[in-house]
Amino acid sequence: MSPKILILGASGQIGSELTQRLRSIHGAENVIATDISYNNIELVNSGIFERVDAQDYTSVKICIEKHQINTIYLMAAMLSATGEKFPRKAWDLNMESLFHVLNLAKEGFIKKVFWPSSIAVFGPTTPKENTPQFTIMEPSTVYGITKQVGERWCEYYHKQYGVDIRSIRYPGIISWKTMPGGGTTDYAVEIYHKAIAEKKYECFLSEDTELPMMFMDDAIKATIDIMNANQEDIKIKSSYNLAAVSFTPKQIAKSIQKYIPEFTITYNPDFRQKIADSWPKSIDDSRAREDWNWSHSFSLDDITKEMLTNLKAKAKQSV
Ligand code: AKB
Repeated sequence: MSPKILILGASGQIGSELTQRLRSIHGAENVIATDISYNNIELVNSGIFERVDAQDYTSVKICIEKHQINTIYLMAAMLSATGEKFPRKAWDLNMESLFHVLNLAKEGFIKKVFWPSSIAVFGPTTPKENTPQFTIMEPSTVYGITKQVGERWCEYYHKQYGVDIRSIRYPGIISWKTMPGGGTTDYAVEIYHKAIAEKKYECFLSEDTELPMMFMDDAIKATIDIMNANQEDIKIKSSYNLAAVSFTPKQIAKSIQKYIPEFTITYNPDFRQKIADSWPKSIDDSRAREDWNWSHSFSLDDITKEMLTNLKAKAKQSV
């Protein structure tokens, strides 16, 4: 099956880079980007872009039929921090979009689905170190609840209706091309921007808050690898644990100081501290490594080097 791909929520942090990568692999004409607005000019100019609200079943279906889509990446979601401000909206967006896609797959309109889960599925009662694939999951954020419920529905739709769905639990994602929006791990992107612009950063998490993180290139690779894997190798139909590095704000600051020695960090924890405290410090992703050969490439210092080099170059271009 040669993929004809639809990306819902293509303008977001992961969606925008995933779209460009998929376009370079499969050809721009085979990757249809959609979102609720046209404000990502690069995406609009680099291939077919349609205005589609992932919560609107009819417009998703029309778009699928129009472009003869067989593969969907559902990247539209409200993340943890914004979700706590708008709990009902987070529930509606995250669950309705998933149901639309699962039902369209069940009805035979789509052959393969990617749906991202998150480390937010875990909660305060989960073992924090090397969190196992199968463990206690009592998420305390609305975002985490939607991801955990979503995982259960994905597995159900696979078992009951044979839907080919693949999913990974993303950690915090770090990228120089796109800004994250509304997550608890966003500090790990903001810090690099501030390091270059102001040589200082006030962190909204405390210095020793350790969280699992990953460079965008590794996250995109994982997403494409799991979608390319043989269906029989995808043994977990809910969502796979995925890991690369784990670090604290203090450790990322130290890594930045290797390149910008005058960089300073201060700490002023806000409501996001409680969210971060409920999440794992590190993740056991051995099942992803065994089942579909996942491996990561970027260490914390590699990430720092990539972030600072590329953000500096970008800043020079815009002068
Ligand atoms: C968030 O912080 O909400 C996200 C996530 C870990 O899923 N980056």
